[in-house]
Amino acid sequence: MKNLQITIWNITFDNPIFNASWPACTSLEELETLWESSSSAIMMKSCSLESRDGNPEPRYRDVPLWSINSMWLPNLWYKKYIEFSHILKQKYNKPIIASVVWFTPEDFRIITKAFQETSSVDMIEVNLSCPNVVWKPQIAYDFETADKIISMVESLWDKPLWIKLPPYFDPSHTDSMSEVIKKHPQVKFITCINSVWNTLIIDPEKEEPLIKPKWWFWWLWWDYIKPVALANVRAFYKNLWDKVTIIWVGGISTWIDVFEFLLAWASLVQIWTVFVKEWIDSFSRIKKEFIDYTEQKQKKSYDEIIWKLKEL
Ligand code: RRO
Repeated sequence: MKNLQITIWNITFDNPIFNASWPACTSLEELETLWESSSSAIMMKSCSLESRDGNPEPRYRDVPLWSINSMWLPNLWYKKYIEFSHILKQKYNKPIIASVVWFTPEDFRIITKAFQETSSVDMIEVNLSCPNVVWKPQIAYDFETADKIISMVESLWDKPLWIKLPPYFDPSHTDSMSEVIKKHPQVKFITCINSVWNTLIIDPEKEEPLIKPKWWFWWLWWDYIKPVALANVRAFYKNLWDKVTIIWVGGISTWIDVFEFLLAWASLVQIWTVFVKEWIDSFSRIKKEFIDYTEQKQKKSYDEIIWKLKEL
């Protein structure tokens, strides 16, 4: 397969691989670098009503198989990303996606309205899987609140809606979230999964944690979360196959990961830790590997891969 272009809900991606919100999508310079890379879209850092420095350092580390962060939403504030969206749109021809977070429901209202009325973004990803109010569950673990927030955002946003979900560890929870999504026809994309949080990695030499968390914000990524991500993609496929497009993030290092996730039903993938480690070369490497593999397997189109996981 030489042509990896994929069009979903009228948005064309040159290939299925692009960056997850953070790492390295906070400043204009970083966003412009993403344009120069093989990333098929420019995803911006999750933004909030006010600028944030995030947690103190050290707040990110990677070791073989794991990466852990407690960034806690460093970003320049939503108006900067609206400004960036105009600059990027004028110069570049790639889908531009904003990511939005909240501390109160009112934040979502103000930010969504501003993106709708004054930005040049193609989509907004509503991050329902980020810790917001300390000691309260993230929104996507509170189905009633998730329902209300999605309704509010829907009333302010006139394009397909995109929500970012956390991992679920019980089938009843994927079922409950699927029921919420079914109530909202405008939800067309889900990112699945955000990091596995409430985790801890210890440095045995130093006898201390690897990073400095604030409250309980230890967020785990990479190889070890892949099976969780894969199972979540599959669970949502079973419930929502005719309704939404899944964007998978979590545990991607090679073309094998991309191939497996397309089989399980994802249509697009976002990369995170591998992007931190290899920088923009990660996009071109994985893309090339994917082309080589599909050629070798004589796959001619996505129709021969996506959804094609066989049943045992
Ligand atoms: O900024 C962060 O700490 C962060 C966010 Br908003 C997110 O969605 N996922 C993550 O691992 N870290």
